[in-house]
Amino acid sequence: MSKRLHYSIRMRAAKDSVHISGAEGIYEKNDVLDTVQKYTGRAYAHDKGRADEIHLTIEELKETPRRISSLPLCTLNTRNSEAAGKAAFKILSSIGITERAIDEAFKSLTIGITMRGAMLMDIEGVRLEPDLLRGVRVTRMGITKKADAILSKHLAKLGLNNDTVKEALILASKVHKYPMVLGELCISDDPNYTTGYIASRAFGYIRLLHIKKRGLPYGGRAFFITGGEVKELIKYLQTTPVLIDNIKPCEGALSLKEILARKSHRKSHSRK
Ligand code: WAQ
Ligand code: MG
Repeated sequence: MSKRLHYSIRMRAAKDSVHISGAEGIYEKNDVLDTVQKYTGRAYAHDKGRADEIHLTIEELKETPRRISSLPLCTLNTRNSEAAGKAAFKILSSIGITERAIDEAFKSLTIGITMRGAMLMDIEGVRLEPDLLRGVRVTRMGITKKADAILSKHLAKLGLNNDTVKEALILASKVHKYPMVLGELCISDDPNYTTGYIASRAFGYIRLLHIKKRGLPYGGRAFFITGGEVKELIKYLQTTPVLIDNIKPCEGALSLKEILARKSHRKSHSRK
């Protein structure tokens, strides 16, 4: 069987030397040119202004991308940041992450410094990433055209068919495929984007409305990890190509109770 080549295409754009836009995906050869055009258009049409510097990387992948399913998606029906924070604590502590670690993550994500990558935190809250200022960047993930069309359809029904949600779901789906990762807390760095998420294999991708106060220009990601080789984990996050080719259910708003009631089922399911 002849194996088709895949390409990782990555874009980052800046205006006046400040980062304004980024995108990435994994594509087949026939789609490389269209993608370059799409990404360039995106950099020129960004809310934050027209980019004056665009970096594009087109990398032929030496490894066949690993195919995975997306995490199931839902939204927690909390009304304010206090309730969202409390619910995040309940969910994350139910999968074995200590309150100290969750506290530490919230603190680090709201202190006002934005890292380029994610923090790696053990379940006690000890930071494990080698570069504490930069964090670890997850790259080389994408979605097949077919799966993307299905995901768009699911998300459109929820009024959520946009790049922000899609990209976050694709990133989290790659991250949580790795058994050492237990959970994740994410808060956007966009001052107007107040929705964040927590993700885990046990519960999937749970959107957290109002997790951040409007106007704050910082955010970040924390991956909670358990015992294992951190070097191998970082290698996976940064370099292993992963392609989503199957979409799990995407649901609307659920209560904390409804979400907590689902854990055991999903957990036993994902252990296979
Ligand atoms: N790898 C690791 N960390 C990253 C990456 C990456 N590829 N990209 C961003 N980060 C970190 C970095 O610290 C950013 O400041 C922070 O995450 C937030 O990134 O369902 O938009 O791109 O409605 O601002 C989540 C909710 C949106 C989506 C997340 O993140 C929804 C978002 P942003
Ligand atoms: Mg952002």
